[in-house]
Parts: sequence; C-alpha cells; structure tokens
Amino acid sequence: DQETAYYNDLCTQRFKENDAVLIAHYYTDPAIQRLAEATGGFVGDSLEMAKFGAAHQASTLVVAGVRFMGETSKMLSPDKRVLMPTLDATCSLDIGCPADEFKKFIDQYPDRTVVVYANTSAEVKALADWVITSSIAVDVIEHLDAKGEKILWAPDRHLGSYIQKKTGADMVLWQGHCIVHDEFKHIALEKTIKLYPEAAVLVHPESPDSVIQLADHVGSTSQLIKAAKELPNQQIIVATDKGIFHKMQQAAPDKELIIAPTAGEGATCQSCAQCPWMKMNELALLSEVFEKQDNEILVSPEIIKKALIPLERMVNFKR
Ligand code: CIZ
Ligand code: SF4
Repeated sequence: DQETAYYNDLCTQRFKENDAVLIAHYYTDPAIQRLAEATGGFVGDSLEMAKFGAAHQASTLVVAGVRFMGETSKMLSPDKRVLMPTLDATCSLDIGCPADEFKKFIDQYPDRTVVVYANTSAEVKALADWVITSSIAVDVIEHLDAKGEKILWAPDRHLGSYIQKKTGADMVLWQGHCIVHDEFKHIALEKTIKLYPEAAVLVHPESPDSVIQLADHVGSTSQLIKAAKELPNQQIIVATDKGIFHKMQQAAPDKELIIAPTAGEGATCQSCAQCPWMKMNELALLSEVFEKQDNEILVSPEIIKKALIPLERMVNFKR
C-alpha cells in the first residue's frame, strides 16, 4: 500500500546515506523482509544474519529481529555500528535465563561443558564453552558426546530434550521455553492433520516433545524452508513463527502452507504463532533508526572477549 511504499523509499534512501545494510530474521513482518531483499540486505536465521553482517562492507548493520541477534552481530563485528528498530524487542528464552542465576547453575556442575543456545544475552554467552543454533545443535552435541564430555544446556528445555533424545548425550537442562513454540499443542495439531491428511508436518524443535512426535521433519528455520521445497507433499503444515511463510513460499511457490494451531485455536487459525517481540520491528521505526539515540547495541569489551570464544566455535563448526 501507499504507506509501505513511502517507508520503503525513505528507508532505502537513509540506508544509502548512512552506509548501512538491513539484516532481517525470517520471523519479522514480510514487509521488512521484502525491504531487506530489495536493498541488498539479507533475510535468514540468527547465525546466517551474524555471518552476513560480519562479511558485509557496510559500516552500520541495521538488525531487524530481537536483541540477542543484534548483540551477536555486534560481537562478530565489534568495529561496526549495530542499530535496531527498538531494543525492547527481546525473547522469552533470553529473559528466562539471567546471567547471575545461570552462573549459580553452572557452579553446581563444574565438570560439565556449558553449551548455550544463540537465544541468550551476551553475558550468558560469556559464561559458555559453546554457543549453538538449532541448525547445528545435534551435530555439535554429537561431537562433544563422542569426546566423552558431559553437557550443561540452556535455556530451551524442549530443544534440549530433543537434542538429548537424538544423541543420547548426558545433559542437564535449564528449564526455559519460547512462548511462541510452547503454544503448539498435540491435540490441536492432530485435528489439523485430519483436515489435511496428505500434508507434510514441519516442526521447529523449540516446540513441545508431544508436537515434535507428530512431525515428518524437525529442523531449524532454514532447514524447514529446505524441507518445504524438497518434500513431495503439496500441502505443508508448519509449526514455527508464521513470518517464515514469506521465504518458505518463495522456496516452494506452488505449495499450500498451513500454520499449525496454538492453544485455544481451532484446527486452523490466522493470527497464531507470531512472536510479539519480532512484531515490534515496524517499518516506521526502521525509517527513524539513524535519528534515535537509544537503539544502538553496545556490548562491553570484556564481555565480547569472553563471548567470542564460544561464538567463534559456533561460526567455525563444520559437521
Ligand atoms: O526461534 C528463534 O528465535 C530462532 C529460530 C532463532 C534463530 O536461530 O534463527
Ligand atoms: Fe524468542 Fe520464541 Fe520469539 Fe524466537 S520466537 S525470538 S525463541 S520468543
């Protein structure tokens, strides 16, 4: 519409003037993802976002996503300016794992290798031996288990127990959860599957175990997009944030995408599975990103120095 076109033009011009590039997550509003695509920016998962930012020549990275994604981008590109539409965009996994409490938890298990999900604060990453995303989670834990290491995992309990089952590794789990994926329910999803018996079911491993059990394919965001393209099914039921439909539909243009239902919804729904923090990334805020004074990601040099050790293990891991 007209308003979107206005902000697109404004943002495009401002990015150019400020030597900036837009890096957006799959879960942001499709309008933001389209703008990133149209301006030479990038859309992807958190690991791909940080890698793209580090490799790009722009002096300013504008990160549309949630705070931990801005922090990871900053830590991998400490000399670049990293701006976000709003620093209020956070994540229930990050909120549910404060660094001081996590430190006490670690101290109870001095003999364990500390592995944390990318969805954590810079301070929590600084306490870890490894940082991983769901795209490499199973492979990294398999690698550590093969070396005889015992694992302490945080913060997502569903992803942790999924990895634990897949690898058989010895893991103690922090009990965090994602408020979006935790809402997918077995009973409701079974009803959707009855409505679309030919559909393939794709599930992100931040979902409860009972939902994962109904999946034809479990994987990270990029892996689910690949599966939507490669599976023969014409209909695809998707249990992750609905923002992913933008890139998934590009990858599989002829397929019908159906969002998995959440608690309290019927077998199909329109508005479910949308992260409230991802939604805070609005075009209007993006157009003001260079004028605001309170939206730059800053991480202290001591934290960067510590967190870069596990972050570089993540970036350099080859399966
Ligand atoms: O659920 C999230 O926030 C995800 C999938 C993050 C990521 O690693 O891209
Ligand atoms: Fe965090 Fe869940 Fe939102 Fe991802 S979808 S940013 S894990 S609350």
